[in-house]
Amino acid sequence: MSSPARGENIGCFARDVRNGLSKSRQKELPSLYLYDEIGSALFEAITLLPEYGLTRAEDRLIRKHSNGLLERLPSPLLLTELGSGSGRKTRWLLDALSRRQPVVYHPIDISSSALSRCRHELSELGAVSIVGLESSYLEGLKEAASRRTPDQTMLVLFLGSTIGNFDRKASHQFLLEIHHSLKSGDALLLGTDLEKPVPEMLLAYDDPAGVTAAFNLNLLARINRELGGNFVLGNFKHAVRYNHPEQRIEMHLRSERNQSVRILSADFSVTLEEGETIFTEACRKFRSEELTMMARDAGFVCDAQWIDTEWSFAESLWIRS
Ligand code: AVI
Repeated sequence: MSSPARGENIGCFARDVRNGLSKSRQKELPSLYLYDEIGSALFEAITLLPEYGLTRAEDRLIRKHSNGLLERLPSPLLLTELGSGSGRKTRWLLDALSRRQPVVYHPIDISSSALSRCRHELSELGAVSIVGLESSYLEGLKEAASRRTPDQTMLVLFLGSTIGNFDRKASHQFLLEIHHSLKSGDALLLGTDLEKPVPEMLLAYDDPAGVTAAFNLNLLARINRELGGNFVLGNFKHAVRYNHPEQRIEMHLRSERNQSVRILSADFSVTLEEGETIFTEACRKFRSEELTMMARDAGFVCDAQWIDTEWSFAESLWIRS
């Protein structure tokens, strides 16, 4: 997973931490700060957990439907991915495409180390030219679009249900921005986790091995490391709930006692009561019908949708109108 935060400077981080922890009602920290080097490594571990079925479901879908998906699109295709990820799932698509045409693949990530990992992971795909773009998603997409030749159709990948980590308004805005960067007939492949029984969803974000808890708590450790905070990690517990009206898993860090924490570089102290929480990440779960509406609202048509039979996850192919 990539994050626009990885390359951000300390000033923005300090400002966002101060703003989020100054809220009088629900304190919060932006989820993008979960993904420093340690957080990204912990997220990679999460994707391997038996309780977290998303990544394997998407891998199965892409492996199974790569050829069918490519048959729906005119060639030649220019492949761009928002977030370079580990490259594992994209391999199937690149492999299928490289049997049809010479392939240029633009993974976009703000982190140069994520791009190097992706290049390394896909290095044995000799027929694919990997041209990473070190940039935010939307800037990178504009750059990739400016490099297209007139005959190329763009296929943009936004996988892993990362769209679920945006709030509703931001996700709509983000999809509109993608629409603006594309031409009529271009395509977006969107991976989204679907709603399923609540206990199953909760377990995916509160695994018994405690990997997700470590991922969440690392945010406080990161504030200690980078901003001179004095959070005592043992005074906080990872807490997960399902917000039904918003259709989303919410990750929180619950204060286990009344406490005060100082964050030197933010020139700020925060007081937390026992039981009070800091909201750290929202993971929206979708219904397949609402994805068709979301496509239409952002100026796309949902051309095809594949749903995994083992873990309810949808891969949707949207065509820009
Ligand atoms: C990156 N993102 C799609 C993950 C998700 O499932 O929403 C983040 C995550 N947080 C905890 N576990 C996984």
